[in-house]
Amino acid sequence: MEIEVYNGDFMVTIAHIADTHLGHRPTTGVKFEWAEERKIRLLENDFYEAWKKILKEIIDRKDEIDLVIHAGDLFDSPWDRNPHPPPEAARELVYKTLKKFFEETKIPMIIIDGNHGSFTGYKSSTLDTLKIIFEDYLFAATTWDLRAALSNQIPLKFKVKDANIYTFPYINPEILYKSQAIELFNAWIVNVQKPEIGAGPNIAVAHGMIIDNTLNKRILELNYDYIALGHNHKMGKLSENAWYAGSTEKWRFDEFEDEKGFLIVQVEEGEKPSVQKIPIKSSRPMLVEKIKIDTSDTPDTIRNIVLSKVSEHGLQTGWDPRTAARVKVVFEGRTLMSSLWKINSMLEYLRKQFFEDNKFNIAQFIWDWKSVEKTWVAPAYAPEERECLIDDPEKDFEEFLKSQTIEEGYDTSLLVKLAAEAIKQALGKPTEHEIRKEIQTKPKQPSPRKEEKRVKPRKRGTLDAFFGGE
Ligand SMILES: [Mn+2]
Repeated sequence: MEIEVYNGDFMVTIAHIADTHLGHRPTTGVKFEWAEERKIRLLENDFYEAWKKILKEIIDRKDEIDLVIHAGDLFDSPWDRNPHPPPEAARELVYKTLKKFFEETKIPMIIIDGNHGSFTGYKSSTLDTLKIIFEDYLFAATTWDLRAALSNQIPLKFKVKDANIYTFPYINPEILYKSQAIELFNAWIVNVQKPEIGAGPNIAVAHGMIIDNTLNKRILELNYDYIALGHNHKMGKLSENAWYAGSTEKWRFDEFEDEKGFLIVQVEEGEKPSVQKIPIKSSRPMLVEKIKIDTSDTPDTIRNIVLSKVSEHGLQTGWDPRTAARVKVVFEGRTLMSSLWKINSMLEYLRKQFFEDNKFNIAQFIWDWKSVEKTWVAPAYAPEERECLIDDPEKDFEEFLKSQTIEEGYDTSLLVKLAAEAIKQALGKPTEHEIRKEIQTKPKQPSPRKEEKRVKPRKRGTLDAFFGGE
């Protein structure tokens, strides 16, 4: 790379993208459709389309952009308890598109691990292969690079086009606490990753949020000129110099009103960054409809409300895979427990109809009962009634046996005794109603096992285990 003498007023323009979640395949209540036969599912393809659109936008502006920063979650899997690598189609797309992108633009890209895309059980990240393939243009910092930087107390930064890029790949905060590495991590941020003043624009890249304790506040308190954030799928400003680019496609239904795209940011040392939002439009609507119901509503009345909402949104105009909507119905109000299963089976049946009848333009249909108050009505009959059905077990069973054809060799009197005993035991048990009363009146005894557990010290990890990997 050419060496330039820094004169103190360089400005870099970055394209800040995040949370592309390539390979995400929504499955709940989704119509089985291919975008590419036997390779890419319909909704999975939306994330690939968004990625292609963003790269195209950057290629179109290649003369004004110095650097691309991806703030984590390039691929959707693996994550947490999902150990599967990304779909082959996602990896193929990334290799193909980045190859073309770097050839055409020669713009370098910095990328960090998010909570998606790194194998938690193995010492590897999906970014490892990308580093090897695109070693001249792609600079990646993985969660494993972070562990190495922490243990050696060395910075995890890149110098690209006069800008100093300090990277903070995602690390599960629980791991930091359990391994007692949190103090070390805090000290590393403040001492080793602190921006160098007078050496060009200082940019930090991190993947996390305050709300789930995945973003360390110290990063925000250091004097970076810009902090490129990922993890929050909603595009927007966290503070004057810290922004979330947001996800590039709607990943969950709580994002249904979000504007999706990426940011173009001009960063100059000691100046407030200038941030421009670049929206990326999707042709697939995501709809969330709230429907208020009452205990008097039946599967039929609810079905009619859902159908009227569907036609209000023009979703009865014929199947079009490009514009077929993702629909979620959120029920509110009250319902009877006894009606719930009937309404649920009606909705299951309605979904089947949506997916089989090509007049509906619906690719996903789900519903949510979480905010509905469910009331339970006690049965009208007395629970004791069943006790009166048998007067004399022995006599009754003997009568019953007489009506049956009994194979030779069975001792009928023994059978009668056994059956009578079983019936007595079954009827002699207290009714459910009585058991419930019992529980309410008995004072609660602390469980000795629980007490024992409470005094036992919690097992904690060690720093050695942390650096040795888990
Ligand atoms: Mn994330």
